[in-house]
Amino acid sequence: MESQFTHVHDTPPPGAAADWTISQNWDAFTADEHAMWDRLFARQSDMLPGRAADAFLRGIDVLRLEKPGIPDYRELNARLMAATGWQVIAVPGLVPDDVFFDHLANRRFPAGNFIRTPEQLDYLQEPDVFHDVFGHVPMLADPVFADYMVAYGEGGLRSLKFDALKQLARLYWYTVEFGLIREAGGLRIYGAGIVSSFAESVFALDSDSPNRIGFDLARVMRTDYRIDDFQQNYFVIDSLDQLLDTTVNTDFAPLYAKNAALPPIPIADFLPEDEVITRGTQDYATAKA
Ligand code: HBI
Ligand code: FE
Repeated sequence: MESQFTHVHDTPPPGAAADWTISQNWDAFTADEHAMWDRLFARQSDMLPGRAADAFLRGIDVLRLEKPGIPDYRELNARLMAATGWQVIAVPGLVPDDVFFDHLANRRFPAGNFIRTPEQLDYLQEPDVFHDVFGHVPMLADPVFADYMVAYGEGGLRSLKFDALKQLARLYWYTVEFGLIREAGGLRIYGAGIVSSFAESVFALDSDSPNRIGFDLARVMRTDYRIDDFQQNYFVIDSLDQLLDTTVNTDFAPLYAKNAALPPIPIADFLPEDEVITRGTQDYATAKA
């Protein structure tokens, strides 16, 4: 299976360890780089109450992410370790799939050790420290989500043997990156790709354009996705326990085989058995096409 990214090399660059980790070298971040973090942080944290999942907002508090500047992993990891045994490690950028999964299986989240430039404020292709730390790490302070990510990493390592990476990558995409959750107050966002994006944090909840569909593991693993714009589909879980339980209680080997015999589901299609929460107009995607 090829990666969705074309520029992942098989060997770590000079200065990186065999597992691709590098030193965060926190002292080397410039005042401008810290200011970029602060600008992004302020913009998201103003908007996220009432939009982000409870677990995400709790994570921001527990980890004291409101402290100005790019977080120093020496401090952040002390809090994260105490909460769930996870830690953040610095990597140069995207790492090979097997390396990525091995880190997750061992409660290490790899974070790109650079921050976007002002020209990249709203969109960049590679995950930077704001996406990786602000987007992903608060959820890793939640014990249930923390276990889900471990299960995902272990499943990822196994998926490579089944040639099923593409199916498992769709699960990551539609949960860890772009997941929605139903809470007492209504739909909330928990996916890192949404919570770290100013525009998609609004679009994912407020727009009439995308479909919002009840989460179904087998269905999600067959559903194509786009990497270049707002999602056309969001999948909604009822709880983090649901996500963890279905993942650990499913035997993936037969599911991979069954799914592999079926065609992928085109991005905006519905199936008769879908639990439709929003039947999107797809106006946003259609206008762009
Ligand atoms: N590397 N740094 C980094 N971050 C990722 O999210 C990532 C990666 N390598 C591979 C990868 N993701 C994919 O395997 C998963 O998204 C499925
Ligand atoms: Fe991400």
